[in-house]
Amino acid sequence: GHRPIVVWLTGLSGSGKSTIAKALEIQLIKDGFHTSTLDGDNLRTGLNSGLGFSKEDREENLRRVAEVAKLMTDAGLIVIAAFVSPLKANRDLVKKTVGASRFIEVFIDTPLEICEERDVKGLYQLARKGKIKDFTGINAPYEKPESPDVHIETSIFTVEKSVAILSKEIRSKIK
Ligand code: GGZ
Repeated sequence: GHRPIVVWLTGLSGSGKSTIAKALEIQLIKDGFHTSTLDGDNLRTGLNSGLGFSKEDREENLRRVAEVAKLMTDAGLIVIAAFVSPLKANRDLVKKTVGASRFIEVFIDTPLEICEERDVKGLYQLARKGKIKDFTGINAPYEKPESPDVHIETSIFTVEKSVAILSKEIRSKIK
């Protein structure tokens, strides 16, 4: 078997985390790895329903996700996790929970202006109008990772290129 690992994607809403996570999962499965993806989108409707976006609720959301990711790596899976995880303290907690040697921090770096321009779900517009409070990047903080293991600038790399970079990083870590 391979050494299990958590590939942790952090970035703004609309930065492309889910897209890259999905594409990476498909590639890893093709390559024969046991892989599973955790995503803010789907966990917040089930396990983490009832949690909102206050600092405390995000902390609890990510604390639970970290514990689940740890269980999954214990079972031998490569876990891809895509969460805004806006604070350094959030990401450090995850790293501590799953273990530093099993953790790859990936910064999905898309400028706020571009996320806002895309506004796939119309959330930025609502946040600008004051209809969503605590919206990351608008009226809630996002602390950029200072030294991520992988820095993906989505304006430079295609999804395919991003997947290739991540796949290489994963291979070097699980050897
Ligand atoms: C940030 C929000 C908010 C607020 C709803 N702030 O682009 P999306 O829609 O699909 O991804 C975002 C998702 C973020 O959930 P996470 O669990 O990843 O967040 S955290 O790690 O901070 O706990 C967005 C949607 O939920 N969303 N309201 N106020 N994103």
